[in-house]
Amino acid sequence: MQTILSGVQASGHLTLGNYLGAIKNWRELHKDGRYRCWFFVADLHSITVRQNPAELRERSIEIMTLYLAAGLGQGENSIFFQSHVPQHAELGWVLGCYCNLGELSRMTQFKDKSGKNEAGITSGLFTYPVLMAADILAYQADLVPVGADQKQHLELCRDVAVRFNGIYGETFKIPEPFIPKEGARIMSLQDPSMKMSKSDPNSNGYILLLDKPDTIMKKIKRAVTDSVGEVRFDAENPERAGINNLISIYSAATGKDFEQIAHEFEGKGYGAFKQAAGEAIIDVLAPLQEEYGRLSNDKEYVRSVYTKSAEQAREAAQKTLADVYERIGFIPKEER
Ligand code: ATP
Ligand code: LTN
Repeated sequence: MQTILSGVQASGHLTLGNYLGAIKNWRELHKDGRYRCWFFVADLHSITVRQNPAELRERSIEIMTLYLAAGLGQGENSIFFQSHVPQHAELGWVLGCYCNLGELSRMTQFKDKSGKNEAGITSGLFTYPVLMAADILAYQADLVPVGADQKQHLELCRDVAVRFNGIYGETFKIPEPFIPKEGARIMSLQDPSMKMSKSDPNSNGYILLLDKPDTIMKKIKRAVTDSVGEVRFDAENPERAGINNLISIYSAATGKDFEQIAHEFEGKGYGAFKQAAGEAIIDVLAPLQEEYGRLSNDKEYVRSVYTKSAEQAREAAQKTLADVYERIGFIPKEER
C-alpha cells in the first residue's frame, strides 16, 4: 500500500483554492482505497506569521471539522494536529542540518511572504520548508497532493532526502508531488495575478468553504473580468486572467473541460456564465457545509478522531526518527 500525506496551515478560514487545489484531491485519492493516508492541520507552520491564540484555536478545530466533513475521516485514515506529534519538530531540526541557506533563500513563498512583512521576518518563516520536509519524510510518504504553489517546497524535500540517503544509506522514501490538472492554482477574484489566499485582507478576493450561498454568488458576480465578453479560456492574453480563473474554477467544480465550457456559453456573455459558476460552486460546497453543521455539534467525535490519529502518527513517525538518530550516531535511549 502506498502512503499519502498532506496538510493545510491554520492561518485562516479555508478557501475554495485550498479545496480545489488540495482537499478535493485528498478525498479522491483516499476514496480510491489504495493508499494509507495521513492528513493534518499544520498548526506549527501557521505560527511562522503572528497568530491570535483564540483565533488559532478556533480555526484549527474548524479545519479539522472540515476535513471530517469532506469525508476524510472514513476508513484507515489518520487526521491529526501537527503539534500533537513532536516527531515533526524533532526531525525538522535534524533536516535543517542537511539543508543549505542558499536552497532556502530561493523559495518563492518565503520571498513573497517576507516582502509583505519586512518588519517581522522570523527565522521560522525562512526554515518553514525544512519542517515541511520533516512532515513528509517522517511518514515515508509516496505521494503528496498539493496545489501548484507547493511544488518548489516538495522539490526541496526531495533534495534533502536524497542528500541524507546519500550520506547514511536508504533512510527516506523520495516522495512525488500530486498536483491536479484543474484547480492547482486558483487566483484571487479581485486580483487574478495573485493566488487566492486565506490570508488575503480583501475578503472579496476569496470564497470561503463556509461562505453562505448568497455571499458566494455576490463574490463571483463582483469578480474582475475584462471587456472582451467571450467565455473562452485564453492563456495567451494576460488581460483575460480574470475570466480564465473563473473558467478554471467552473471546470474544477463541474469536471467539464475548457472546450465544453466555451461551447456551453457561446454567445451568452459573462452575466450568464457568472450565474452558472456561482451555482456550481454552491452545489459543490453544499454537502460539505451540511456535514460541517452536523459535525460541529459532535465535538466528542471530532476529538476522538484527532486523539486516536495522533497516537498512530506518533508511532509511525517515531519509527523513522529512531532510524535517523541511529544512522546519525546518537546514543539510543534506555527505555524503562
Ligand atoms: P496562506 O495564505 O496562509 O499562505 P494558503 O491559503 O495559501 O495560506 P496553505 O495552507 O498554504 O493555504 O495551502 C494548503 C493547500 O492548499 C496547499 O496544498 C496549497 O497548495 C493549496 N492551495 C492554497 N491556495 C491555493 C490556490 N489558490 N489554488 C490551488 N491550491 C491552493
Ligand atoms: N506548506 C503547505 C502546508 C504543509 C504541507 C506539509 C503540505 C505543511 N506541511 C506537508 C503537504 C505536506 C502549504 O500549503 N503552505
